[in-house]
Amino acid sequence: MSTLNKIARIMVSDRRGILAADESIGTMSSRLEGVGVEATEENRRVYRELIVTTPKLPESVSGIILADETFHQKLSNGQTFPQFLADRGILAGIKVDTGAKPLAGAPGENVTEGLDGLRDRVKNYAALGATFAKWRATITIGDGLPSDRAVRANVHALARYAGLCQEGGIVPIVEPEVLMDGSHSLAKCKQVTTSVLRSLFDELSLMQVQLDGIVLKPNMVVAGKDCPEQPSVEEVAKATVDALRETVPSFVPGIAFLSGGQSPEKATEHLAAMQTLGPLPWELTYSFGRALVGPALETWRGDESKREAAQKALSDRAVANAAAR
Ligand code: 5MM
Repeated sequence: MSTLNKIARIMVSDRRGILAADESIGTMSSRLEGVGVEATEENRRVYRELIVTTPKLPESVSGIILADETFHQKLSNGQTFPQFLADRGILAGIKVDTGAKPLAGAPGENVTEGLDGLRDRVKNYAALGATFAKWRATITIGDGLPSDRAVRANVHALARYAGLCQEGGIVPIVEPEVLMDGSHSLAKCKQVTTSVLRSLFDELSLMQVQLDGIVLKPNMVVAGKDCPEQPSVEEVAKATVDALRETVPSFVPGIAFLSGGQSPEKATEHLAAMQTLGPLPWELTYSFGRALVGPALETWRGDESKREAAQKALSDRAVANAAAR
């Protein structure tokens, strides 16, 4: 078994999942401001310290994705975040993309950037304790969208990123997110998700990416959030598993879903329902951001007397998702 395969398996096995705490400075700042906390570097650090020191987290979380700022910050005990996570038995991951930017010639669509200098950045992050990385591409459904050029530009970048991570000895989380924004149907989301995943795996093969050394982080197949006809939990689970069966090779060790704006409870219910549709060739787990930490942030609101209650809110979500597995 290769080292990459071994790490990828640890990330998705033993009923554990991956916590996405890698909000960029802009996103994290607006989330803090949303709960009345001033968006300073120190407050972002304090909030992230609350997250990673949550009791019992290693029982349900195998890895935490960090943003560059957090990766270089220290906890109150003087350890860096990657050092602290390693001591807790949690793998440290790093978001290496530099964000989704408008794609030339494709109005309303983005391409994720960050390939320049990535080889050296991967080397530095690995030396500082990162064992895996993440890159998120976003695909928009709309009138005539997504365009072929946006899909191709995004899967090309994802495949080059994945190759550079593997060359540097770290596991790439490959995240093509078909966004929930819009009023499209479940069937439309399934059609787009299937076609994006098909293009993605073609490109990963072309770039010689070792498929047993990645973790795929897709969206669940859901209807657009403004669609008047919302599918049942069973319909979402079936559409998602069908789309994955059609496109994801069995060499891939695990699939860790993003939550994408679903409520924490719905995301967990969908994950649980999918487990009943086996046997499946890959592990199905979670790599939620908002659906894991949302309730904790709402509880904390910058009030240190609520720290324990906030950690309990995170722990409850993590335990529920582990149980859903
Ligand atoms: C945690 O948010 C991640 C980074 O977002 P920005 O770079 O836009 O600030 C995001 O990539 C996240 O990892 C995934 O979307 C999964 O999070 P959700 O909340 O969708 O489960």
